[in-house]
Amino acid sequence: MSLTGAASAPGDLLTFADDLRVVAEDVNACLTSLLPLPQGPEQRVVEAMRYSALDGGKRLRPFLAVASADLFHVPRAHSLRAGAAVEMVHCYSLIHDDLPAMDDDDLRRGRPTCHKAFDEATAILAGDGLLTGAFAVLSDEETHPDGDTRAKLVAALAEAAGAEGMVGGQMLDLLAEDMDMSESEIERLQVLKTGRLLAVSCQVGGILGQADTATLEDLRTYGLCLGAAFQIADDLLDLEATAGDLGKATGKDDAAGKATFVSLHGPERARKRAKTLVDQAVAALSPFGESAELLRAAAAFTVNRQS
Ligand code: GRG
Repeated sequence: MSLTGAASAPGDLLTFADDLRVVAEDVNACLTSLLPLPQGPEQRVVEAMRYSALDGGKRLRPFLAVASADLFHVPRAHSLRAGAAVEMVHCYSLIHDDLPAMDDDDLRRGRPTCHKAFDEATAILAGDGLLTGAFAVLSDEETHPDGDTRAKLVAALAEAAGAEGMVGGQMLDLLAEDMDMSESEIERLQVLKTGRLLAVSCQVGGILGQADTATLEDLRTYGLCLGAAFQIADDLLDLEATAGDLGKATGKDDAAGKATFVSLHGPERARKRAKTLVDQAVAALSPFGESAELLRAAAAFTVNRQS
């Protein structure tokens, strides 16, 4: 059964789009209430945080958190908060990635990037505010009544987002413009930059549900395979879609001479690899049986999405 109540076959993309929209609306409401209100002379930074976090985006990471938590019948109020925290980290990473010192982009989610709408210093601070705010959300007892569980949530997100995760991946990504990378080096970069945050989105659902170690590992494997497929799809979209479709600049990897699975092996082999990764993601869900239908649909969506 889908979130919207309609019976759905695994991989039914139209139904999945509805499910994604339902969670996106709920997470938008949650983020709206979690983010501070602009007030006082410092309000500019809060306006920039709200500008970048409240409008647009597929909200895939919160969806994964909610769908994973649903496997353990976690109250939606808890899983939405955990999903919103991961989305705050994602939004911070997009703001900083768009800065002139990094990818130097003018367009994000169909609108001017944060530093274009505000200014560079404010954009840096807005990212910092979202990153630190995410941990405040996870450590609040409204996210989970048990302190050990909250500590596990904080540790998992910190590990995925930090120097051994997304930040390390971004460092490699910056270096990749000036060096040749082997296929395994590219894969590692992409696991760190993209895969770890998607994987932890699934893990937080399991942590909220106090899942055992083996079950958390299954969710992590699912998330990492989905993340690798997601990244290949992202590279294919960068090559084949328009800025109008994506709401951000395209052709950037090619222009920067950045090696990706697509540039190494071409679109056809990349598509096959993404399909294999989706199959691996789905295989990791077998212990959950039919209850993981939403996560199976999310894996299919990852490679069939148009934005
Ligand atoms: C600045 C520490 C730091 C990290 C930046 C997010 C990121 C790491 C780089 C963005 C560049 C990029 C294209 C990454 C590949 C995958 C990715 C994160 C795409 C954007 O995620 P979506 O498609 O975006 O889920 P929406 O807007 O739908 O949330």
